[in-house]
Amino acid sequence: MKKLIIELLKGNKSAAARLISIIENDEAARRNILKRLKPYIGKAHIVGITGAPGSGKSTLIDSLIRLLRKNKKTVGVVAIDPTSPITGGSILGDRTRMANHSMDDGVFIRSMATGGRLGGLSKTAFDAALVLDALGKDIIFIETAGVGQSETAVKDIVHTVVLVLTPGLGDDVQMMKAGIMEIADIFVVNKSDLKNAEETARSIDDMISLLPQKKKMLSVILTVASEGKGIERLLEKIEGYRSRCTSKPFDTRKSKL
Ligand SMILES: Nc1nc2c(ncn2[C@@H]2O[C@H](COP(=O)(O)OP(=O)(O)OP(=O)(O)O)[C@@H](O)[C@H]2O)c(=O)[nH]1
Ligand SMILES: [Mg+2]
Repeated sequence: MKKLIIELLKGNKSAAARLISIIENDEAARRNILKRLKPYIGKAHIVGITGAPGSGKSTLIDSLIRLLRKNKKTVGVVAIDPTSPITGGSILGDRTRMANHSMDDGVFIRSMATGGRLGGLSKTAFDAALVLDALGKDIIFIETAGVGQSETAVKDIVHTVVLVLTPGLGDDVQMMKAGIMEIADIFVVNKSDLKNAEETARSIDDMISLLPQKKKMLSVILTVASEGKGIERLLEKIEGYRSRCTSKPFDTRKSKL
C-alpha cells in the first residue's frame, strides 16, 4: 500500500487505478489510504458536470480536455454512469479520441458504476477524485446524470457545478428551478447549433433573475460541444471559480457520509 501511494504521488497512473479499485472494494483499506493521502490533497479544482442524459456532458468534457491539454493542464475524469462512457462526436471519432486521451499521461479517466446507491456513489466518486488530486491533476471533472437525487448530491463533493442543458426547454426551465437549477454555478446551453438555443438561454436568465441576490452573478454559456464552440469561454468561467479550491469538500464530505 505504501509503495502504491509513493508511486501515486510520483504521478503513476496505474498506481492511481489500483488505489481506486482498492478503495471501492475494501472499507478498512479505504480509510487507511485516505488518511495517508490527506496531506497531499486540496490542490485540484473539482468540477461537477451534470445534466440530463444525452445533453452532451461527455462531449463537453472531451472538448474541455483538449483545450486544457493545449494549455498544458493535467486532467482527471470520474464518469459516474457506466452506461455512458466519455464520448464525443461520432462513435468512430470517439474511439480514436478516447484512445488518444488514454495514451496521454496528463489525462486520467475512470468510469464508475452507480449501483443505484446514491450515498455510495458520491462517496466513491469523491474518493476517486481525491486520489486524482493526489496524483497531481490540476482539474478533475465528475460527470453525473442530473436526474433524481444525484443532482444535488454532486454539490457536496465538488467545488464548482456546471449544469448542461439543451435548447427547447422553454417552460421546463421554470419547473426545474426548485431542484437542480439551484445548485448550478455555471449554466451551459449545449447543442446551441439546434434551434431555440437563444430562447432557452433567455429563460435561464429570467430564472436567475428570480434567485437571491448572491446568485445573480451566475452565467449562461452557449456551446456546441461537438464542434468545440464556446469551450474557451466555458473554461474561462470554470477557471474563474478556481479560487474556491480548498480542502473544504473533503471536510464537508467527512461530516456528511
Ligand atoms: N447537435 C449537437 N449534438 C451534440 C452536441 N454535443 C453533443 N452532441 C451529441 O449528443 C449525443 C450525446 O452526447 P454525450 O456527450 O454522450 O451526452 P451525455 O450527456 O454525456 O450523455 P449521458 O452520459 O448518456 O447522459 C452524442 O451523439 C453527441 O455527439 C452539440 O453541441 N450539438
Ligand atoms: Mg456521458
